[in-house]
Amino acid sequence: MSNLIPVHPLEKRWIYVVLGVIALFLGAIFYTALVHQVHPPGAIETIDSATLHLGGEFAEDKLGVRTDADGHLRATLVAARYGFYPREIRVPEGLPITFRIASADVLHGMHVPMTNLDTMVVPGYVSTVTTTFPKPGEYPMLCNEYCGMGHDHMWSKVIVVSRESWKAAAPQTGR
Ligand SMILES: [Cu+2]
Repeated sequence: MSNLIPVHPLEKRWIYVVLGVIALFLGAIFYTALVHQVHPPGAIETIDSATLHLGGEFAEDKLGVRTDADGHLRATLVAARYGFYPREIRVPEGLPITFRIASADVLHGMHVPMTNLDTMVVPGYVSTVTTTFPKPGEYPMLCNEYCGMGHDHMWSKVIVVSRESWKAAAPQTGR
């Protein structure tokens, strides 16, 4: 009864190979999750895209880079056809900074090449990404989700300055 379907020895060997590959992939997923803290987004934060400019965190005068009470840097941005607002931000090298970005109209993407900043900006939701810029320089911030006729021109500038000039420019309120 135990050998209703005879399995060819070669077939059996490939079953082990497949099981090994699956174990390897599962191992890679657990390794990156437990050791490198690579996780899918954990919290969902919603916002009304039609009114976000009228008050609160995403009001025009609140946008830009600022230092929170606990000393953590935070960049608050709005993506809207066709640009990121503010159009230019100044951030220090080597310090963790949390980006919070929301769309005022349609689906956008925020991508800064050569960094890990790459997120969709879905209307109705706040996207949060924390990163550290390793080197001073000027980086483009591009939209990588087609959002309309002006999509090709939707980009802003991230200026990463050395830590010395960041300290010299204190107090760091606004941009
Ligand atoms: Cu776009």
